[in-house]
Amino acid sequence: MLSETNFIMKFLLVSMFVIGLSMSDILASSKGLQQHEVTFREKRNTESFSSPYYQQPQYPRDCTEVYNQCEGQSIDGVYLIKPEGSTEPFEVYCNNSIDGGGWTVFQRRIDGFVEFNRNWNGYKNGFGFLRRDFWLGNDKISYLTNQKKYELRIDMNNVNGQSYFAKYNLFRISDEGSKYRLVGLGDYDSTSTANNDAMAVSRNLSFTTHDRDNDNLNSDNCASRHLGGWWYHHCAHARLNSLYNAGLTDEKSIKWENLPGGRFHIKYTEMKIRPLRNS
Ligand SMILES: *[C@@H]1O[C@H](CO)[C@@H](O)[C@H](O)[C@H]1NC(C)=O
Ligand SMILES: *[C@@H]1O[C@H](CO)[C@@H](O)[C@H](O)[C@H]1NC(C)=O
Ligand SMILES: [Ca+2]
Repeated sequence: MLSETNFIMKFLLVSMFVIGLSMSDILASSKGLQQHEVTFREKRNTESFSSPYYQQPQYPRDCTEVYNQCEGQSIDGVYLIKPEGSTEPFEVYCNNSIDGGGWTVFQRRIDGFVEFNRNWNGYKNGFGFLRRDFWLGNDKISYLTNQKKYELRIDMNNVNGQSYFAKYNLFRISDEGSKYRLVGLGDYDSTSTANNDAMAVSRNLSFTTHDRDNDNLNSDNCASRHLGGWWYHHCAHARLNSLYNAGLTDEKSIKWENLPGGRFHIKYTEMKIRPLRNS
């Protein structure tokens, strides 16, 4: 009994030593990373004469800054960023494999695994999985889109494997106090293949969820009717947070009005932003 205890004690001590070693490795490498980030921010902010050694660790503010830090090594995936105004850094998915890269993804529908009919707080804080179906969260989207001028890119695939995209030269939502209003939705880019500016009716509208009716439909709540939060008028020609129902024609389904190949036949969506080149 005693020798067994002895053995366990020894085992614990050795494990703690090993863990200690790897912890110091982790600390050392994260220090190296911070050093790199500081150097980058110094490069960007040439007017600052403050010594880098007394600065707080600086996070990239969006996926374009991540991309630039990686010096063109375009690896898609999850990164930690901290936009201006956000008190904490958080994870985002960066898509670098389309249209020049540097895109910060804030919405994705792949397979309907995640429920999108969430309440106000659900949309405020975000939900789902960054590598699968998710909504990043209205607070985070608001911080992101208010620090620079962002363009919006929406990709959609339908059940027959055809892909379409829509691009807007501005995307910005306000904060919670003003109901995450879509204060900036720029022009529909003429190179887009989604046929028409289906988001047009959402311009300058507040966000609605099944428990916060800010839409323009007096008789009903559009989020309850279409099973997902959105910037609803009465209700919307494009609504990408609705029921995941690929291929079925159902008024509740994800929709893009007049999408070639069918407005309800959407089985994949991705919404993402990137700073405009001259912002
Ligand atoms: C990037 O976006 C495009 C269009 O939405 C998509 O086809 C591609 O799979 C994405 N890449 C990654 C790695 O997520
Ligand atoms: C947007 O909506 C707000 C609040 O309803 C209103 O005060 C403002 O004038 C609108 N802006 C535009 C450009 O329509
Ligand atoms: Ca209503």
